Order: sequence, then structure tokens, then C-alpha cells
Amino acid sequence: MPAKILNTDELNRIDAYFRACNYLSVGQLYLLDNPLLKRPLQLSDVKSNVVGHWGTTPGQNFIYVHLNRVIKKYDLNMIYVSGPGHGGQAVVSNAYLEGTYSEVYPNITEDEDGLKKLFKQFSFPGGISSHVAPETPGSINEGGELGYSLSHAYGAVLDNPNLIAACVVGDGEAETGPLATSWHSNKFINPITDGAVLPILHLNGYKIANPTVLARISESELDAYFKGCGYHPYYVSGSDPKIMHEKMAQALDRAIKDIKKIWKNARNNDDTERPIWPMIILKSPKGWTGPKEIDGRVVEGSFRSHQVPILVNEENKKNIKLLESWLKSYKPEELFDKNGRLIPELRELAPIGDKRMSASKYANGGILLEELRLPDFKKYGVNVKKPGSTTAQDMMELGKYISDVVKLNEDKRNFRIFGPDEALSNRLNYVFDNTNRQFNGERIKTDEFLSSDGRVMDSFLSEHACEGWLEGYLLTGRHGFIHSYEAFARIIDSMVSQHAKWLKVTKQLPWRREISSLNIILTSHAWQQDHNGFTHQDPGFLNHIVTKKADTVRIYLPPDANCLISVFDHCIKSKNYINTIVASKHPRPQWLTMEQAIKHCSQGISIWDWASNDQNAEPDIVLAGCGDTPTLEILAATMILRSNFPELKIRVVNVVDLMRLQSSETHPHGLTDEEYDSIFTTDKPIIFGFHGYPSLIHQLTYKRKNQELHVHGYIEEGTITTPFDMRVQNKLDRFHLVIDALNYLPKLGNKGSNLNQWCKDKLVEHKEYIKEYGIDLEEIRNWKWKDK
Ligand SMILES: Cc1ncc(C[n+]2csc(CCOP(=O)(O)OP(=O)(O)O)c2C)c(N)n1
Ligand SMILES: [Mg+2]
Repeated sequence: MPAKILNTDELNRIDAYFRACNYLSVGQLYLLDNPLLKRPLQLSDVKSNVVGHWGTTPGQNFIYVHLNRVIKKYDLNMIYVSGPGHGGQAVVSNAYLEGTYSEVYPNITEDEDGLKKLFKQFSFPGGISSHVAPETPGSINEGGELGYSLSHAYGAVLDNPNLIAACVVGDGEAETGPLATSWHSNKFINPITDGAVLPILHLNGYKIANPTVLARISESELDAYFKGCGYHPYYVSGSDPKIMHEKMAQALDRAIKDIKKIWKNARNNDDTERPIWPMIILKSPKGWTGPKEIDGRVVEGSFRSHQVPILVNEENKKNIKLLESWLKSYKPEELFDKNGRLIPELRELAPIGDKRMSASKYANGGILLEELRLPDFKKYGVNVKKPGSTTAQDMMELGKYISDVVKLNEDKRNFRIFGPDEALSNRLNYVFDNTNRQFNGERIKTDEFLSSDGRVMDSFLSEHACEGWLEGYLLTGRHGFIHSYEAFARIIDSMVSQHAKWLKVTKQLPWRREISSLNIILTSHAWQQDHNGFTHQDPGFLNHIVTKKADTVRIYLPPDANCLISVFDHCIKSKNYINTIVASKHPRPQWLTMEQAIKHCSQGISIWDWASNDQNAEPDIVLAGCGDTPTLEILAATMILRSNFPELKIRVVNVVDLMRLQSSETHPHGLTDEEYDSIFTTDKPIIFGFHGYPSLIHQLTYKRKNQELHVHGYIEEGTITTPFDMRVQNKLDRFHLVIDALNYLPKLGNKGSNLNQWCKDKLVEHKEYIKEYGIDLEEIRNWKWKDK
């Protein structure tokens, strides 16, 4: 039996603090008034609609109190990540007891009146969410959608060598895909330059209405599982708080000593070998210390404690006594003075200043944010003498710029690149001139660019983990981006959605500082999947992201490399946005000089004068492109129309910033109606080539006057085929565009019929040719823009 860590006084005080947290947590759930139970509890003291979660809360209070002890004992920098954050009142209670809550929200004072307000606001209209949320001081993890705690925690400790992220993982949460994959994040941590994550599996046995898998496997299987994931589990198991406190203190002391030992060894001996990191498995009853049984049914230690264990309302008036005795079981009179303030002997248990997890600067990352040093992006411009005369790979060119961003910020260690095994596939090759992939699994000679230290986090095929790490990295005040195959960004739709919600709420909280934007590059996109087919074609991430708050989301579709570099430079500097950039990685004609690209991208949409022939005249038709492939085909279609009908006035428009199409009333980037009409006219036909699903363009423009809008885009046709055939199958190719344009040009009368026939013949010729040779027609492959 190891020597006791807690003497009786410490144990009693820790237990009292634990009771205070539990008291505040139950109070938040139920009470409108009478916060110190100074008079008998009445129905009118209780909220009419009690909504929230109890089950997870006491376990988290227990963990938090014990973390406070080790923070003080070892002078730690620690943050608390609550996986089962549906027990939001646990973190709020602790932030309140530490004093942070009243500092951030001065109306919630540390007295009886403040307690009353604290209780009332919880899960109440006009108040705060029942989950750990952006409003919760000390949080970087919204506790609503389960699964992201551990990857957030790992992202937070990257390049924060003195930070420990204590991460409570719900045993139900542990069953989600994103969480299950994130245990392996420990293979990417460098013990010298990164901090540590201390996972605490909250094995309370249940989720909403079912047992959890991890609670219903044998101890040996559980142990083997976590050892196989590279952890050393310490077990804390039981239900008697007095016994559990000593057990938890023992486990935490060992875990912290392990972390310190790992750090010391790594840092003194320059030893980056992957250590076995500690973790804690806390097996305690769900709804611990709550009602044992209600109406003959077991509540404590069962799934029935998940939400509101006792119904107290007109129909269940008698339960008021049960609630009162539950609250009194925590002995509030021993915990708070007569004014409602936590007694000083207990207050002493919490750390002070920004050592308090609720006041950690790491959890309000904007405080720590330092601007990146950025090279002059203009220097990375592709030389374009004439539109279309140069061929280049947009992502490859961007890689040169990013490689220098890496170099310039090497010392600061505040920029990282995240992606699921795709840095090379997505053509960020040049980045490896200046850095490596950070990977701390076994490395062998034949590996490429693997190192214990590197800015590229792409050695894990998990979109969830990469996105979670990036979010954790940004939320703690650093910079970066994720790049993904366009189709598989759908895997993180929901994570991005949650981050968008987080940003939306933080913008209303003056104390939450701005953080660097979440930048997402979608490449290897739908329009060219040489060795992949239909499965890799899905531009729907744009449809998803467009629904998010207008003040948060930005969508860019640069048509060439210079535009891509200009857009990226803009995005990487921005704050509090979600920027989605769709980029090409294949060799493509380059259209704009850097000077033109800057003008075009700054406006987000413009008339391409060099491709148009309607100067100082009303156009007969507008041909618009958005995305690299549609831009190419729109230009090719323009050339066909212009050479056949030189008298036709054609206006060529290009859209980089998709939100320019939306009304200025709904999106800050939206064009005013006057601006829109001056580009698109009020009545001339518009043939619009779009990268994504056509309906999205209709959705964005439905309020505009000119509804003569005919959009060609991705219509779920595809397979392994040639690049041009992808366009043909989806009717985005030049021939279909011309055929469509002829439909809407009545002024040509029957003059268009021959060209129409020629286009149809060309489509047959194309099909026959690719069937025979497996590549596109020579005239397609080597097509060049000519304006005469
Ligand atoms: C991704 C996701 N799926 C479903 C839910 C609904 N839900 C809320 S709490 C919960 C149970 C969570 O169990 P556990 O992680 O064990 O947390 P506990 O309350 O037991 O601490 C579920 C399924 C959710 N919030 N997120
Ligand atoms: Mg559980």
C-alpha cells in the first residue's frame, strides 16, 4: 500500500469542495430561487421546465477538484477539456468557485444574489446553454456534439511544451468514430517540443439509455486495449467519495510524475522516442451522490441518472422533499458563508490567477495569438505573358509560398499544416524543402519526410483527427490550415459546423479574443480524378458550408495559381472565419498575371475584359465561370462563339468569391443589386459554369432580377474517365455550353443551327476517340485561348 497522499484535513476539504461543486450543479439544474435553502424549498423555487444533464456532472466535478490539487502541488499549466460537456454545469460550477465566472460575468456575483442568478440562467431562456460552450470560461471544446474532445486536446498541446490538457472522455463518447480514432494522436506528439494530454476515461458505465461497450468488457480487455493504444492506464474505481479521493490523488500524482519524468528525460537527453503516456480510467457511478432510487427504480449508478433524475412539478409535488434532501445532503451550510460565498478554507484549494483552468490563457487562445510573418505573396506569382500561355499546377505553386511561411515562422512554432495523408497527393511538395512530417511512431529508412519534429501533420489517415487537431491548435492561439480531397471533406461536415457555431457565439462575447480563421483547402476535386472515380466526386461541402452564418463563412474558387496564392494570403491573415478554398492541383492554363489576380480577387468577381468583346456595349449574352474547370470551359466556349459569330457581344465574368452572388442583405460580401445588375445585366441570358452543384448558384441568386440564369455544374455523373469526358458527362464542357448559349440567343435565328450541329458532332467524335485511345482529343488536350 503506497503512503497516503491526503491527510485527513486535505481529504475533508477536497470532499467539501466536491460537495460544493455538486451543490451548485444541482442548484443550476433545478433552482430559480432560495439558492442557499435558507427557507424550506417550495415548488415556486424550482424551474417549471428543468432541462439539463446530471449523470456526468458529479464525476466531472470530482475530476476537476482533484486536478486543482495537482495544479497547485506541481505548479502546472493545465486546461480542462470536457468530452461529455453536456454536463455543462460542472465546469460552470468550478469556474464560479474559482472566481473566474464573476470576473468574466460581473453580474454573477459571489454572494446569494449571484448564486440565484447563476442558478436561474442555466439552461434557461436568455441564459446559458446546458452544455460546456463558448460562454464557459476555460473551455475550448463545445460539449454538445460528442467525439472531438481528445483531438482538440492534442491540437492544444502541439508546440505548447509546458501545457497539460486534461481531457475527460465519456465512455459513450469513446464509441464515436472521431474519438475512437484520436487515441492514436499520441503517435504524433514530440515529448520535447509539445505538451502532454492526460486522457481521463469517465467510465460511468452508461450513455443515455444504454450501457457503454467499454464498461461491459472484461478488465483485461479494457487494459489491453488502452495499452495497445500506447497508454499506461491508472485505475480509480469505487463509489465511496472518502475512499475515492485518496485513490484519485494517488493516480493523479503518478500520472503527473510520469509526464514530468517523460519531459525531463526527453528534454535533458534529447530523446524523442515515443513514450508510453499515462491515462486515468475513472470508474464511478453515473449520477454519483444523486438520488439512489426514485419510485422503486435505481437511479444512481444507472442510465436513469443521465438527465433530470427527479421530476419536480405540479404533478410531482411530493418530490420537492426529495430534491431538498438531495441538495441538503451536500451540507451547503458548511460550504458557503451566510452571504453565499465559498468559505476561505475551501477557496484556498483552487489555483490562482491564470493557473485556474477556467482562466487559462490557453483556453482563450486569442490572448496568445501572434501574427504570422508572411512573405510577400506577389513574389510567388506565376509568369503569365498572355492569358492561357503558361501551364502550371495551382497547388504546387501555392506550396512554394506556404513553404516559405513555414520557414519564416520556424522559430515561433505557431503554424502547422494538417491533412489526412495527402500533402504530396495534394501537391504541397515544396513544403518538404523546409520541413518534415511530424510522426512519432516507428520510423524506418525507406520512409519519406518522417521526423519526430515537423510542421506537416499528415501521417494519419483520419480527417476527424486532422480537423480536431487543427481546431485545438487554432483555439489555443496558433495558425494553420487543413487540406483534403474535396469529396472527403464531407467526413468533417459536422465538425466544421460545430466550429462555425463556436465562432458565431464567441463573436458575441467580448472577453473571447479573436482567433485565427479555420482555413480549409479542398483539392483533388471532382473534376479530375485520374485513377479514382465516382466515389471521389462530391462538391457538396460547399452546399453545407454556405448555410452557416454569413459573418463566419467565406468560400473562394480561384481560377488559377496567382488567384489561389492571393486568396490564401488573405485567408491565412484573417480572424474568426471559416474560409473554404477550392483549388486545382493538375496542370492547367494560367489566366491572370499576379497584378490582375490581385485586382480580381480583391473584388471577388469581375468582368474579364480580355476575354469579352462587349466593351462599351450591351452584351448579347453573359458567360460566367466559377472554379478552375468551369473557367477553362467557359473560355473555350467563348472562343467558339466568338469565332463563329464575331458580331455577337459576349461578356465573360469570373467569380472567385462565391458569396458575392448572394444579396448584400444576407452576406457582407454580397453584391448590391445595382452592382450585380451591372455585371450580369437585368435581362440578358447568363450561361454559368460552376464547380459544384448547379442548384447552389440558383439558391444564392434567387433574389436577383435577372433569372435568365442557366447553370452547368456537377450533376452526379462520373466514373474513371478522361478529364474532358467528366465535363461532357456533366454537360459542363464547351460544346454543351455553346449548344445551351445558342438556345438563348434568339437574335441568331436559324444561323446557329450549323454550329449547334458541329458541337453535337464533336461530342460524338470525343466519345469515339476516348473509347479508342483512352485520352482526350488532341485539340482538347492542347487547346489554347486565342481571342482573335
Ligand atoms: C455525436 C453525438 N451523438 C449523440 C449525442 C446525444 N447524446 C448526448 S449525451 C449522450 C450520451 C453520452 O454518454 P457518455 O459519453 O458516456 O457521457 P456521460 O453522460 O455518461 O458522462 C448522447 C448519446 C451527442 N450529443 N453527440
Ligand atoms: Mg458514460
